Amino acid sequence: MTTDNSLEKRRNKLTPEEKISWEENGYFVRHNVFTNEENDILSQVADDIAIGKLPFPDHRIFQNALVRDGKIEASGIHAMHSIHQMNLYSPEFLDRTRDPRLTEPIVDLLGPDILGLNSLYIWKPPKIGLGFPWHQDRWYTQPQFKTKTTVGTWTAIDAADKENGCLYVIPGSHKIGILEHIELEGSQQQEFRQAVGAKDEDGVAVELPPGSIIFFDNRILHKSTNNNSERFRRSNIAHYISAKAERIHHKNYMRPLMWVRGEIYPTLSEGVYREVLPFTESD
Ligand SMILES: O=C(O)CCC(=O)C(=O)O
Repeated sequence: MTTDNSLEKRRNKLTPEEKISWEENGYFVRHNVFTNEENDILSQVADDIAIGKLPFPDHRIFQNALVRDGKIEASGIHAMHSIHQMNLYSPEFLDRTRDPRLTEPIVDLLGPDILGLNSLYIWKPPKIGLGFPWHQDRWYTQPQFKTKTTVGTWTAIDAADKENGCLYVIPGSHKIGILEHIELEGSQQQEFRQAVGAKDEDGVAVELPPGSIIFFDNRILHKSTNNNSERFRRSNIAHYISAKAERIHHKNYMRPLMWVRGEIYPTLSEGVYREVLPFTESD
């Protein structure tokens, strides 16, 4: 896998239109990047973890909240919500996180030295898959890393549309600062807090065919809706941070990082992994 940073060797660098959209809207979309066969490799790993065929640390695996709370019955992958930190334990997900089709455009956004933050896989099962409230991912990383922003990539495994709970973004909201986020009550995944003041009418649906990606500034307000369809709405999300960011020590949790490309610097060398971990290790 190449991580050559010289401009002429980066085939996937940002186009001028993408750069404008990034600056004005805080995101851009690329279509037909990964094939179904490539995505099937990830889905197989995730499904094998879900049914216990592949080992993975339990505390990173999340069931659908309705199943978890005993409100409905479902089993296997139909009972799943998400798995976090896939690239820490799965070579297939780590390869994807380092894939130049994801990382080369990010060189133009974060510079050549890049580390991977969280990477997650979401199932959003038919009829019961729950949406995510309006939030800014940067709200979560701000207390832990000093840096302007981080970058998220959201790859559709299945077609994502309004019926099965696609992503919504508020264009330009990366410029408004980080809003207060409050805890939600009721039957939510309780995975994300809700940003105070975000309005549904400002949201734009990001409907994507399988294999397409939205690259987004982690300060952008985004949400997704419930899956009201008979179809799954699966996605793979990988987040990136400049290796030149500074770690701020946080009282509870030191977010693990994965080397992706370029150099590692002393400001952010602690807790950086280069290879996948044995599954028994909990960080
Ligand atoms: O995939 C979704 O439905 C939402 C994911 C999301 O908001 C996130 O990972 O920050």
